Amino acid sequence: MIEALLWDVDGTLAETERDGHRVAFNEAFASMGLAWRWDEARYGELLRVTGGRERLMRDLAERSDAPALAAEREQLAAELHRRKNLAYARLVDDTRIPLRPGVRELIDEAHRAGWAQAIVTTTSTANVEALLSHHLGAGWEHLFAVRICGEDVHHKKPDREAYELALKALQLAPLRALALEDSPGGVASAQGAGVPVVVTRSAYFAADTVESVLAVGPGLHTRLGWFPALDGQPGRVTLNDLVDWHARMDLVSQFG
Ligand code: XBP
Ligand code: MG
Repeated sequence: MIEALLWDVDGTLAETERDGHRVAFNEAFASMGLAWRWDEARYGELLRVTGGRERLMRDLAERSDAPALAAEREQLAAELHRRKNLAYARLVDDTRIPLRPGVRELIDEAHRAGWAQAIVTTTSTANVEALLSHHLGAGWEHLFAVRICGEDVHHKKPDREAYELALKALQLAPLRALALEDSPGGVASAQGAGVPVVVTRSAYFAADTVESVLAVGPGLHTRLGWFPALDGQPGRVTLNDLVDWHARMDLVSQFG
């Protein structure tokens, strides 16, 4: 029986990477007079590194026009990341980053059904606060009993630490929870903690192979295009669908 939904943020709740963090990083570069820009393709490559500051450090290490000293690169990355997060909050407030369709409905349904819900993310508390207070109102924290963010862990996803901390805070065994994720790193993190995963594919991870998940599909707004298949009726993915997939957990498959 499932008692809790564990929500990833970036890519799962909203397309924050392409339309939010990437755009905000570019604004941060411009604000410091740097000509660097990350187009969608480059950002897609860099997304293999989880964590915005860590992503910046990877990019700086590969640039011939970045500071040569590691300490200077660290300092620059910290300032760029700070500016990026301010720009990200502004973008969220400009409502340029909607929740993915079907997300709000499932959150509300789970709340009405008395399921616990948690946020399990690599991004910072401030970024989660910006996104969710904007979309769900000031009381958004009441919907999510537990919030595990980037600053709460020693090791970000794909490490399992974030999911383990969430389970501990919820006092739940892994099989009593279900994770909603979009990226291979997020899936690995949840699975490392033993939590079954449903994947809603996001723009950047539309074609990645995912293994041993409960289900994978294009988004919570539709019953079409899911593996294992849903009935194909009009409508969204519901708690009942999650319960059904969970009950068939022995059907471990590979989806490419
Ligand atoms: C996604 C991430 C984050 C964001 C940027 O995390 O890797 O680093 O890209 O956020 P998830 P920060 O999918 O687990 O939510 O700049 O705050 O790291
Ligand atoms: Mg994600």
